[in-house]
Amino acid sequence: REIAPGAWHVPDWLTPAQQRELVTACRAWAMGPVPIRHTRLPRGGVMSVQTVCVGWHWQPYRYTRTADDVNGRRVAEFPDWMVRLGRRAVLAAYGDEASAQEYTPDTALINFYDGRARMGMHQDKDERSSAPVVSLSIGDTCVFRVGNTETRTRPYTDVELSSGDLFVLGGPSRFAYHGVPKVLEGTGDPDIGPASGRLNITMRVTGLER
Ligand code: MD3
Ligand code: FE
Repeated sequence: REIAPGAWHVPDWLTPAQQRELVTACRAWAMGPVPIRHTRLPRGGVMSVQTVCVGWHWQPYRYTRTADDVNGRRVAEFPDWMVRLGRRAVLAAYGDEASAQEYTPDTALINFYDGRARMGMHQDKDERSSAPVVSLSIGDTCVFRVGNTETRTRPYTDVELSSGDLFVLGGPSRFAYHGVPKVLEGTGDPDIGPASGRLNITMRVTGLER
């Protein structure tokens, strides 16, 4: 379903087996080389979401190779299997083989939400590329809010993202404000996703030199 121009929601895209494999990969990345952490913001706040990065390290508001705001280490390599997963995701959303094959994500941000975590309305504009962002949700359902490119307020559309759902943000929606106002605690299946909470994986093209 197209939620906004270029913003496609594909419910139940990942199989339970794929979700379990992704949880396993994310658990390993969460332990290092750069452990998962609540990102510190330049004005002194900390994000309620915990994040670990692959390929490039995101810190507000730039990408670096080494995590100089955590332990100075280089983040894990972006795996080839994730490039292929990203291409299949773009194909599933847009149905266009050519744009899917061109899509080469080089970073993933893995966000973990406990029941109280939220993400305020923001734009993702630290990438020097307007290639789509691929989002995969695992675990508890959340309310995801997609707004407009002008303001962090209305008009916006709220969508529930559940375990296994794919969301692809491209075209005019790539630079739209968006956020996660709520996580619906206890809605996930502990046999598939994390024991509790919500995992979100976003793949991106940084547009930076390797
Ligand atoms: C809409 N993550 O990591 S993913 C983020 O569920 C982020 O953790 C949310 O926003 C989460 O920056 C939402 C879906 C998403 C990702 C990028 C977007 C939606 C987007 C870029 C533009 C518009
Ligand atoms: Fe975002």
